[in-house]
Amino acid sequence: MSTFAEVFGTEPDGAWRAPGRVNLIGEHTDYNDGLVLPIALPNRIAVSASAREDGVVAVSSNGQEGVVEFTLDSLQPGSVPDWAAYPAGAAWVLREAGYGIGGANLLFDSDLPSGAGLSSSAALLCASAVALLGLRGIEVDPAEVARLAQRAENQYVGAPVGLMDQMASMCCTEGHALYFDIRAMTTDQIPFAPADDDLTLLVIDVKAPHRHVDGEYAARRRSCEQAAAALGVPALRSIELDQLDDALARLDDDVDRRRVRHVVTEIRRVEDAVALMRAGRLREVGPLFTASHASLRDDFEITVPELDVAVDTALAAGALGARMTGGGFGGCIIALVEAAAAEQVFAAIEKAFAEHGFRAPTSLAADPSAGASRVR
Ligand code: GAF
Repeated sequence: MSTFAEVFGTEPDGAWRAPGRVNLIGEHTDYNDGLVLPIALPNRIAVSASAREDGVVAVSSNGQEGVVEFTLDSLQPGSVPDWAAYPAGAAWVLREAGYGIGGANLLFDSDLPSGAGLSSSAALLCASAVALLGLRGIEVDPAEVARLAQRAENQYVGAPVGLMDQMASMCCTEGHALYFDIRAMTTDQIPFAPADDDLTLLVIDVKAPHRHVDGEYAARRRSCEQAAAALGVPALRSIELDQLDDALARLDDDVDRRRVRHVVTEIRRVEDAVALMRAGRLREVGPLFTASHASLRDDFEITVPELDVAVDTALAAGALGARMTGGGFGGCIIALVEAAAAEQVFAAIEKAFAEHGFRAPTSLAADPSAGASRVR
């Protein structure tokens, strides 16, 4: 691991961090103006940074070879490829928004597995943005930084993602899940401390290779937007659960019908989960996780065998509920389990994976952590 001084020949002016997330419930609802409930992870992308005055941004990462340099003035969507597209996208969006960020040297370090559906892309964008702003002492509301990071991912990187991951990375607080209403743009911090109820939230990376993720994500989003247009509503959030049957009857396409059913029922599951958590009835959230998984598997069709086997095995081994989390097609599952049963549930999944010839799964600590901040 190289030090900042070794890479850039100067000491950093400061250091910042932005975490990854797991979403408790509310999957593929964000771009439908819906509700989500993520927690930030202790795992984060850290960045040390120094200001420079020549309009050049130089980025390096402890996981990657060399230094990538670009001038702020020359940035255009897509102009910087690979991992450096994310810090470049952050610099581009801040320039477009009129912030005087000058130039910078940025050295990244991550303990957030990439490709595990834990939103390392959003964390990289948010870490870049808070460092570039922080170096100049520019204060921007965290939710606005999240919106800018989403715009960078949509327009600079070209991924049509919603706003959940960036909001989680910017606005989560320790010990809480972030209840985020995308239509209203309001947030509420919901206390989330499974250990107080003798429970554990297992987060298990199923190590499935991602397959056609980008195209599939865009296709799901298109289906939802098409269906909303056909139903004459601005977004699927406008369809209440008691209007679902009527809405489904008005759609011709069977695939679109199933996508709509997932989104509308999932939004209700988020409301139900939050009501139970507020009432101190966390155990009862388990079945909502399981129903969410079934909906993502059968109606939204974004699970893969590794995710389904992990969920089924967790449930058979006594989990109160389990579901895939994140964009799908790989990534992680979460399982709500009695603390005393956590080891046995994970061991059962390891065994089932070995029997299926899948790669060995790994588990992560799921302590609800704070959003992005300056650390030095
Ligand atoms: C990915 C996207 F980036 C989020 O915006 C969200 O849509 C999620 O998939 C699914 O809930 O993480």
